[in-house]
This record gives sequence, C-alpha cells and structure tokens, in this order.
Amino acid sequence: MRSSDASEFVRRAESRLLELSIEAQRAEWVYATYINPDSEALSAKASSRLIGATVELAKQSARLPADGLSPEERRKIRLLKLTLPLIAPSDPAESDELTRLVATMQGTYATWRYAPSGAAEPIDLQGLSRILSESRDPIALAEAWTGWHRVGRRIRNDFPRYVELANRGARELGFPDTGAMWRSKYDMEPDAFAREVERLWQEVRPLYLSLHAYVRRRLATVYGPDLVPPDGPIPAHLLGNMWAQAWDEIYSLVAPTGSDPGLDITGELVARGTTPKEMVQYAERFFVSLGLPPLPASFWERSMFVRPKDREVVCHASAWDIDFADDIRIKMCTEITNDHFATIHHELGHNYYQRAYARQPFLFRDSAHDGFHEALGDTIGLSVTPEYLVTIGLAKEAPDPGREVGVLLRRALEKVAFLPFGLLVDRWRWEVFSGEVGPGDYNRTWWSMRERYQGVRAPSPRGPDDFDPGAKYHVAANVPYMRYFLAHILQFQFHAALARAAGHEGPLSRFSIFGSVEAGRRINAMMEMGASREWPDALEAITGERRMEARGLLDYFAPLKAWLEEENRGHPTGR
Ligand code: X8Z
Ligand code: ZN
Repeated sequence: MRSSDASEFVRRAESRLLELSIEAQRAEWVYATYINPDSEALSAKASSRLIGATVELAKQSARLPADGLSPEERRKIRLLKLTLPLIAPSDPAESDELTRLVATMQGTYATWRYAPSGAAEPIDLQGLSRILSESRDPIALAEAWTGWHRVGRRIRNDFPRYVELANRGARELGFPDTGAMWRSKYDMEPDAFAREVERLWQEVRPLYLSLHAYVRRRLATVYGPDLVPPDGPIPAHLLGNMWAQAWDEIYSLVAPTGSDPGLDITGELVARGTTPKEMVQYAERFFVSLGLPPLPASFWERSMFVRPKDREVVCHASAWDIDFADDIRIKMCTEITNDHFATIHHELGHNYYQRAYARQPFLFRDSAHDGFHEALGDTIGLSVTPEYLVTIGLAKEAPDPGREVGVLLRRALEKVAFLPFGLLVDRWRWEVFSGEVGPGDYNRTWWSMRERYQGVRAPSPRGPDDFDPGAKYHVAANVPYMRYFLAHILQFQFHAALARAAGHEGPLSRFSIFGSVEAGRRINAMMEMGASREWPDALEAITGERRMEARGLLDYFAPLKAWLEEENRGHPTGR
C-alpha cells in the first residue's frame, strides 16, 4: 500500500466510524431513556455494528506501511483500537450475544427494586440511597443496603460469559485481555500505568487512613463499639452511601461540635423551590463566566433532567455527545440536593469538553485520557466555594477561616473517602479479566479488596449467590472506573495550578475561578486539543506540569490532615 492510500484509509475509517458511532449513540440514548425489549435489541445491534467495523478497521490498519504515515496518522491508528471499552469477537453471533449481555445487565441494574419491611411498594436505587443517606437506624440501613445488593445475584448470571466474550474480542486485537486493553489507553506501557496508579495511591493513602480513623471513632460514639469496633473495618452501611464511596452525607454525624456546614445548600435550594432546569442553569452560568459559550438550544430541548413517570430509564447520571458536533445532552433523574448540584457541574464538564474538541478529526474527539474527562466538571465543582455560593445568593455568609475545618472535612468526606474505592473497582476487574480471579472467587476477592483498601466490611453475611460488584453501575454497564481515581487526583492538580496562576494566597479551599476568563482560556486550551496529543501535553497546557501529581490534593487538605492527626493521637489507625 502506498502512503497516499494509507492516508485515504485513515480518512475513510474516520468517516465510517463517525457514522456508526452516531447511530450507536442515538440507539443507546433511546434505550437509556426508554428501557424496553425493542430499544434494548436495537441498541445492542447498533453497538455490535460499531464494534464490528472497529475490529475490521483495526485489523486492516495493521497492514499499513508504518513509514507511509504521518505522526498524526500513526497516532490515529493507535487510538483506533482503543476508542471502545468493549471489543467483541468478530463472529457475528458472539458479538450480538456480548452486546446483548451488556445491555441486559445494564437494564437489570436500572430497573431493580426492593421493598424493605413496612414499605408500601418496592423502592428503586435512588429511594434506597435516600435511606442510606438519611436514616440513622442501623437496622433500616442494613436492610436498604442488603436489598439493593440483591441485584448483584441477577447480574451474576450474565457476568462470567460477558468476561469470556469481552476477553475473546480484546485478544483478537492483540491484547492479553480486556483489563490490559483498558490499561493501554494512557500513552505508556500498561504495566507502567499500573505502577503510576500505585505511586499516586501511596501518596494519598496516609491522608485516607487519618480520615478513616477519625470517622470510625465518631461513628463508634453514635452506633456503639459492638457495631463499629475501634480498630476494625467500618460496616459499609453506616457511611451514608450505597457503596461507601463518598461519605459527605454523614457530615453532621462526624463534624466537630460548632463547625460550620459551609457547603451544604440542599436546604436553601429546596426552600427556594429550585427546579432541575434551574440547577443546570446555575452550572451553565459558571462555565459562561469563564468565557465559554452558553449551551445550545438543542441541549435544553433534548436532555433528560427529570425521571419520567411512565417508563423505565437508566437514572445513573451521564453526559452525551450524540453527533460529535453540537448535539450534546445530559441524562439525570435530578433531585434538588447538594449532591446533584455537584453532579450537574460534573456532567456539564463532559459536555463542555466534548464541544471544545468537536473540531478535531473524529479519532481525536476525546479527552487527553479518560481521567481528564472526569476531572473537568469536578474542577469547576472545587470552585463552588462558600464565597462563590454567597456571590450567587445560595448562601448568606461564608464561615470565617477559623472554622475552616468544617469546610475541609466535608470536602474530604466527598473526595478523600472516594480514593480507595476509585482504585479498587478496576483493580478487581483487572484480576477478573486476566483470569487471576475466577467466578467462584469474584465476591470473596471483592470483599477482601474492600476491606484492604477502604477498610469497610459488608453489613450482612455474604453467600455463594451474592455478587456485590454487580451492584455498582459501572460494573454492570462495562464502564471503566480507574478514570475516577485519576480524576480525583487531577482535579486538585488543576485547581492548585489555576490558583497559582491567579496569584491566589490563602487556603486552596477558598479559591474559585468563577468569572476568570484567564482560567477559562487555560482550560479551553487543554480541552480543544482533545486526544490529538499525548496526555502530558494537555496536562502541561493547564498546569505547566507533565506528570500526574497528588501534591495539589495534599496541599488542599494539609490543614485538615494536621487537625486529624491531632484528633487521632493515641487512637488506632488502619484496620
Ligand atoms: O459515574 C459517575 C458520574 C458519571 S461519569 C456521575 N461518577 C462516579 C460514580 O458515580 O461512581 C462520578 C463520581 C464517580
Ligand atoms: Zn463523568
């Protein structure tokens, strides 16, 4: 093949993939906003067609003459194999089977309900999650937790076959297994990436352990030492969240006396009768204040902000790039809470990123790596400071800096508590895909990791039928998870760099980029690049640094760390 033919191949590949991706996006949108057997079949079919074309093109691209390609084309060919989180075997029957399995698992997850004793009717995940965040009755908490986790038993029926077929697909593209394929997306050797993750985890682990020890002690005073032993794992149903992945809902239980809620605006939002659409408008105004354009009319017309009453939908929040141009949307079952206020900023971050790279060639219409995509909206969220809330009228006054611990503790319950969970979901899946952990050990290994990394334990005995990883959306829906761990590091690195650039003095927790066109310019420079360059280039555009660093996070929480150490003195840390 001559080099002009090779360029022509790349051009055609991009236009074919664009067309099939749009078809798959539309079909999936219909499925996710109207779950039924037809939309499930159509969405699985469209996904199978896109995967089929991707595999075919990736195999053909292996025959292209390397020296006939520009560096840009070579990068595109490398990315071609990595755009999808799921690769199916080329056998059409197996490909259809696999995409159907994933759609079914997602549907099972989205429609699961459980009726706790005394409930008039079965309750969905959002309702059970509300019990987890609001109830302080350990029996009700355990029942809601256990009832939701029953969904895993259903997912378990499909999971081993899904693993087998997904691996068969990944192997056809030359990867040892699907986990190795996921680890290959970071412009470095897959093993080097795994080491990079470990390095970052070791840097933040002491902070996590301090927080864990402190929270455990406070919970022991609430629930008693029989339920919360002073030196053992914390029961996972007491932390305010179904997966114990963020603990901010129990802030009031663990806050030091006299500290300020600082960042909780649920009450204010509800008192004002704020609508879901208005919640989104608050977030849009933040992005606009950075010099970015308002969202297009189609966003407001086509997004799903509220759970429809008459049909089943996938409530897990997501942002969509339907036509890879300007048909961007979000899908959320919005509740008027502090938590969803943050989630909306997170989702709009995806949409603004998608819009900024829309002018890149198709294979570069993605973030630098997936952690960047997840970090962007959260970076804006870090700028939702008490002072910002006062500016937009959602809070009356910011707590004075002497009460800083309250603001930091709440933030840590949200962000620091997340770190080990963000790490373990894919450490578990990596072992599952590699075959190191077989179906008989799925759940046991899951809990040994939950205990080792998070220091939590299951609230009820787990039996051979249980499959608790399946009770997490991303596991049931085949969404890689290490991106969130990276994003939790990166968002603080971005935030700290933007503060440095602005000459900010004082605590990082009181810095906001609201209204800063200069910050907007830097963020946009990174977003516009899309995936056209290796991620260190994108990182440099916003931070001036080329390595992912935990220092931003550690600096942000330094005053809290000192306070926690003081509080924890003489008490056990770790499990
Ligand atoms: O799934 C999400 C977003 C959509 S990309 C709502 N997140 C992870 C989760 O919910 O488990 C954001 C934080 C972690
Ligand atoms: Zn996200």
